[in-house]
Amino acid sequence: MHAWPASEVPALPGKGRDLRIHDTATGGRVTLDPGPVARIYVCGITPYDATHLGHAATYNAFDLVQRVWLDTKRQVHYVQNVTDVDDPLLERAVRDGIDWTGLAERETSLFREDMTALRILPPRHFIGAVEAIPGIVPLVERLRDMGAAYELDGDIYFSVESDRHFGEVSHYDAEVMRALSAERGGDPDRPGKKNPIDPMLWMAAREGEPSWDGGSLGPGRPGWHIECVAIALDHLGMGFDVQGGGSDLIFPHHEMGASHAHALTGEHPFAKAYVHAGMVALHGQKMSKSKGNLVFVSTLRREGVDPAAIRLSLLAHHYRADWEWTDQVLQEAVERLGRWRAAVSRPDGPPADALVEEIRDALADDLDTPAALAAVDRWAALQSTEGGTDEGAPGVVSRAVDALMGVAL
Ligand code: 5CA
Ligand code: ZN
Repeated sequence: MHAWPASEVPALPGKGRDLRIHDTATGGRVTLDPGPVARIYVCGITPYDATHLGHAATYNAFDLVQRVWLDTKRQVHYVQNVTDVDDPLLERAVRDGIDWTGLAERETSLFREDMTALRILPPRHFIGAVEAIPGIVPLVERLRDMGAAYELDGDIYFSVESDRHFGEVSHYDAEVMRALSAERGGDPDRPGKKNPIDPMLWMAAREGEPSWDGGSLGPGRPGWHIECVAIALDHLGMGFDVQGGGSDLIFPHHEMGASHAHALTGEHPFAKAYVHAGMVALHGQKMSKSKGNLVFVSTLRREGVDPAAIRLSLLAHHYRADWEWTDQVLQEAVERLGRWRAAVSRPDGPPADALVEEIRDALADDLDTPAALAAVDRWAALQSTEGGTDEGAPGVVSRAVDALMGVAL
């Protein structure tokens, strides 16, 4: 499917730093060394409801990864999926008495509009689960034929024992894995499984649900993890630089995905770094479509909130932190945006070259946006108290804030 239009990324003088980022699998920071073409896969939305601020925060984080790489003069191959067929989407369509395809199309369109408004750069490939099915079927057949998958009443399950690296993404123990599997789309209590946490690769057609031709698997629909693996292998191949998503995807999604890919290819690793964004909460609980405690990007936009202020609200928090959305967070961002706009709306100001380097240093250091914002705050404060004589410095600041953080002043 098509993605969304890219906002322009202004070119900056000099060159950015190599990104050091926290990798969930090793539990520490790694300096990525992507080569001339950096490869990143970020898990996309399940489009049964509008983009909320938790989604926006996660896509903001990975947009920064892309911008830091672009600033090092690399190309970026960014791939994102859309889980446009899955249990929660089908359940919502039934609940609301609407067609599931229409629901998915409507919410995906809204997501594109939200991403465009937030100046989040589009992926190069934006692939729906449904359109990926012809590529998924042969992978499941191969896993079954090699003994890494088994059948249970027509459904096909992946056997986690088939990958000796299983567990190396999350490092969770068996009890935690079982609990998270039950919570996040798995079926650990289904009798007959080899291991309770084994995830489904192919679900045989169910009465009243959509299904597709599965070749020797029979009609059905794909499991969740194999969807992302098929799309990532097709467009990026093994050993890509970053697999990204929110921290709720560490297990089972990214653990299982890595294992599917190891089993399929005999190669390791699937991704060189597994990067996870913290969870945004509302009223003390993780914002989630299933709980319904949501603030939508589109609602704020409709109320007239400047998307740049929404983006600054996200940037004010470190991407790995769990944080709470409040009116005050937005209010502070609106005020900051006003101060920054006033500061760049003059022909001259305090020198800006050191500030550009400070922003670069902060972002290269595990995407430390609070530090980057503080540096811009200091420059803006100096501009408002003492001003400066550097001709064109405000323009440099405005281009740097846009190029590196996607905020148009
Ligand atoms: N379609 C799958 C991924 S393949 C999925 O998780 N979709 S989602 O719509 O539920 O979430 C989309 C992205 O937003 C995921 O990376 C998820 O981790 C992230 N996300 C969901 N809720 C929050 C939240 N409250 N805070 C931060 N990120 C969140
Ligand atoms: Zn995914």
